[in-house]
Amino acid sequence: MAVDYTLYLVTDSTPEILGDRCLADVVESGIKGGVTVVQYRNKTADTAELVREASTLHEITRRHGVPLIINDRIDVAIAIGAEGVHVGQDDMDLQAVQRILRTSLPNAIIGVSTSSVEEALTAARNGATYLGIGTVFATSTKKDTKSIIGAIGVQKILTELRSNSLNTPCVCIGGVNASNVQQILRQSRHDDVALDGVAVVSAIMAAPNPSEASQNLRNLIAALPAIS
Ligand code: TZP
Ligand code: MG
Repeated sequence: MAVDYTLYLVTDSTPEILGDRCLADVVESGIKGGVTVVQYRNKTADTAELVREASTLHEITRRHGVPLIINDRIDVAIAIGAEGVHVGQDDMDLQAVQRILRTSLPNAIIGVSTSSVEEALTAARNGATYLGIGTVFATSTKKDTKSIIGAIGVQKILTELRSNSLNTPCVCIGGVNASNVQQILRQSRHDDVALDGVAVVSAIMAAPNPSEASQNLRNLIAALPAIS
């Protein structure tokens, strides 16, 4: 299944972002506005709650034909039959994830977070389905971001990947919103190198109207001239 990474929504269930709204409603609203991939990310829920919330989200994403990717928890992804998982540099390494998923979710999308050329080349060479590149800009959504690499850092990673003939799809993450998305996409481009999409948390999850916020981001992305 070809995945459209244009607008990748990472969920956040913290009160600062979700307030008293229902996660499923916010996610569905985002999808209606143009979100193309959803990652369920919840750092505090216990396992039972993770499985419950992930299955609720999966019902919604399936109905809309959007892939659901589970952050960190391969067991939860397997339990609900999600389309994929996303792991960071401090999670289980990619090859171990691939071994686990080979039998239980053989077509799973496996995304890896990267913040340097070396990490990106390694993940791409080892067969990651897509890469999350960041952190682009400082963000209060993720407290433990190590490296802020800017749009130029993103461009450097993309250029290295493509010049090594690694065509793994890439999205950038960290502080992306309607006021900087075009700048990031423009600055990340070089010759025929471009991101496949952007990943956001607060720009959609914290918006009063997630559908409008998504639609607005899609329009801003579509307004940029296409590469190649
Ligand atoms: N990984 C790197 S930055 C980040 C994650 C999950 C959070 C991005 O949140 P926001 O609100 O889009 O800046
Ligand atoms: Mg992780």
